[in-house]
Amino acid sequence: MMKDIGPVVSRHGLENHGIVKAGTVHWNYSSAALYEEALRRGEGTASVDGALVTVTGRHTGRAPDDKFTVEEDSVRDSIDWGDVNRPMAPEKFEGLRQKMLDYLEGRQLFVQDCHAGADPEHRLGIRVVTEHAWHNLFARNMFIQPDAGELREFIPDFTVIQAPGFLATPEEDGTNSETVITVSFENKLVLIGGSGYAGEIKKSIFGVLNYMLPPRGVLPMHCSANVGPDGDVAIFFGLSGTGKTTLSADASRTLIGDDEHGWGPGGVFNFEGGCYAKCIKLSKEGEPQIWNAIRFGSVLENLILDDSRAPDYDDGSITENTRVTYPVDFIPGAVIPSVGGHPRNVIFLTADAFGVLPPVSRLSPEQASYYFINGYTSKLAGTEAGVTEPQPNFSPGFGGPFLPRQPGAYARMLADRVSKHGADVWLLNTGWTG
Ligand code: OXD
Ligand code: MN
Repeated sequence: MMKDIGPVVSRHGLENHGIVKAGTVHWNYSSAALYEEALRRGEGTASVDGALVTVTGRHTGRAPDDKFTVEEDSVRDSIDWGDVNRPMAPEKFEGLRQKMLDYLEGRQLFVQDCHAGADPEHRLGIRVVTEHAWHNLFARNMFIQPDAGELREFIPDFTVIQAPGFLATPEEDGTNSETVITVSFENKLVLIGGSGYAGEIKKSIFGVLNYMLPPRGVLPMHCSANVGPDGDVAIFFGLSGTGKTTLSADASRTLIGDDEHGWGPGGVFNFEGGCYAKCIKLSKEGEPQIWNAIRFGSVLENLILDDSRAPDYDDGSITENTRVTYPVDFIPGAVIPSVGGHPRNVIFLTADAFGVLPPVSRLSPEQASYYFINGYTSKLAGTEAGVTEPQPNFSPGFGGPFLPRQPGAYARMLADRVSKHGADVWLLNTGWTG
């Protein structure tokens, strides 16, 4: 029998998503309660500093080949179909949804209602329904918490149902494997099955924002952002592993966010309420802010602990893509709410593993568009399945895997904003130079 418990249960219940036969549904649990549940259910262990330590299972990075967008009439003409945006027939989606609902029958579920977007004018209400407590804690860390008063009346604009234990059947479902991440804009629903990599939750919503915000006058960006003592905002575009998180966590500037932002009429704002930092080779001296954020409330993925329960950050035996998630306010002085003015500096980070690009170049407007569309970097090991050594990679907008629309649409918006607000654009090589 379905039973709703938790500090605040939304009036807009799970039956609105077709979930009518789950077991106990845990609504909007606090970090402490999710932590306790995760430990009790054997989903993880506690580190010496009180972080929750989890393993993501077979998938330790995103699975781009398993990502689909439902080919619905209302979106067909505005999606850039191909290897990034693989079409799924609406009937296949419907079939998967039914199977997912059957899978959830009788199971305990965790629901977190949150916002994506720190700017109230442009935010989206996101409901994340997960099979495990720890993924719910991830969602709570990564998105923005509504006020307690808003939760009761919360109606999501978009919902993610994430069940790593649910496996697709490729022959029936038209998927590439048992793993599936599929978004339906008409149903306002993301289904994630077969992967416990928590990053799929945040990135599926990033993809949704990348689709929905441009027509509303907001440029979605795969970038970090921080602000200097005199209020100058800098944004750092870059693919995973190029230094976004590290460079934005700069003790002489305050952090706005580490990975996903919008640039709207009023300036930049974080889509997220948390950070998802890489941990491989993390050191206290190198990245003190991130180091200190690894404590109770944070979630470590795929780290190995020593006998004293201290994480071994040099151990990449599960994956090179070891991660930690924590709320942005774990970084001292982070800007809350995470909004800033128009950027004065726009920095493209490129980790050139081949030593071709100079350390730093100032770009003309034409060069800026060229490098933005090209999005050159080297893909480093770990974040995507199957990448074990550096590969040259061209990723439009420094975030190709997350762009549902044609890259030119984003590039034009960037060029307009850069020229309107007189920002300087730089190309910074964070890889090898020589
Ligand atoms: C990420 C990514 O994990 O960009 O943030 O892949
Ligand atoms: Mn990212």
